[in-house]
Amino acid sequence: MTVRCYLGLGSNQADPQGQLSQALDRLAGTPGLHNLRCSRFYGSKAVGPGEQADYVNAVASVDTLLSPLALLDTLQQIENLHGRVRDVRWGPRTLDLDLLLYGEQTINTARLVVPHPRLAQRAFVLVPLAELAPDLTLPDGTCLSGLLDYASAEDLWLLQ
Ligand code: A4P
Ligand code: MG
Repeated sequence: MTVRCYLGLGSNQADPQGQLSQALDRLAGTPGLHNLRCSRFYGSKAVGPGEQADYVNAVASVDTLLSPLALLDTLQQIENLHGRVRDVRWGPRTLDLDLLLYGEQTINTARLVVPHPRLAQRAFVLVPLAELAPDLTLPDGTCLSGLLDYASAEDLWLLQ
């Protein structure tokens, strides 16, 4: 049985929209990932240290038989193909692929925390996620629609 997963995509360097489009092509071509769907693309003000360029963000859903760690490996391999350099936490990046949700599972390991710990506070995740799954409930029972009521969308704008 496949598990429905939600992925967060973000970029603020080197043609961010192109980075996201290419990442989606790579995800669509990855064996073991099925029914890829993606939200529209949003622009967003950077959350993090210092002055950073605006981001492009989107959320994708995918059905998979891959284990959570195998899926994380896949996401990190795609990040690496996009020249991702990991230096500053929350620093600028060509491509960030986060595993937001893995079915109903809660995971707390050194390499992987799911649901993504900052999902509930980020309009640039919640708004595109709601396009794909407006009635979604998180593993702890929180309704996405309730979180959206508190998400500040002022630093978020639709790109396409
Ligand atoms: N890791 C643990 N859980 C997960 C998960 N659910 N998904 C580990 C992905 N990775 C997870 O990630 C660091 C480590 O987190 C990984 O090695 C993995 O084992 P990273 O991608 O190398 O570093 P990061 O992204 O800088 O850190 P982090 O904590 O994931 O940052 P966030 O929370 O992803 O924030 N502003 C706007 N407007 N839009 C953005 O997309 N993104 C960030 C990154 C900051 N500001 C932003 C945006
Ligand atoms: Mg990340």
